[in-house]
Amino acid sequence: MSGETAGQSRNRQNDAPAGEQPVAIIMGSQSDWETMRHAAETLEALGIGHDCRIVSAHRTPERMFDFARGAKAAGYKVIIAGAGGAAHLPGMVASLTTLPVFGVPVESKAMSGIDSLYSIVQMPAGIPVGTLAIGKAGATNAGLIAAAVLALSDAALAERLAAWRAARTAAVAERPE
Ligand code: RP5
Repeated sequence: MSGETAGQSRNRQNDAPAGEQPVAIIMGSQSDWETMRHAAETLEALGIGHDCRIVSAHRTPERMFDFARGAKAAGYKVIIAGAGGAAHLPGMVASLTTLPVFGVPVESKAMSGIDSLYSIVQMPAGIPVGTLAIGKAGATNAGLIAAAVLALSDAALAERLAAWRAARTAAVAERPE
């Protein structure tokens, strides 16, 4: 799926019936997809429906307002938001919804993602964004933490998540080859 665009993933996911996409993955730019696809792939591996969208706090602010204000009514349960540089998207979306928002700092060219991290993590008290690591690890873990939230009320998913984790543990060799 690595060659796929955010739009292609979104359209494929939109084939799912309404209500079967509990996770929204949003990102500030098409250029974020190379990072954010790891969140999508993690959710896919766990059988969790998701919708991938490009929503920019700066370039498409009206789209961002419409998305965030309508997210709960649209049936989303968790939002994963990735952005880089002046990464205001996760915080702005969190200010517009009470759904849990997990922020992924995308690695920027100018500052290797430190700018993204700082602008996502340092939220004022009262408007939370659960901030993950910079880049691929953060995107992957955003998928996993979204899964953990959904698994609280989905026993079958909880089993799949436990199996996923067990398989990762089993894959760690005792010694390097
Ligand atoms: C941010 O600006 C995006 O989230 C992206 O990480 C960064 C650069 O965007 P492009 O110039 O590549 O579209 O809004």
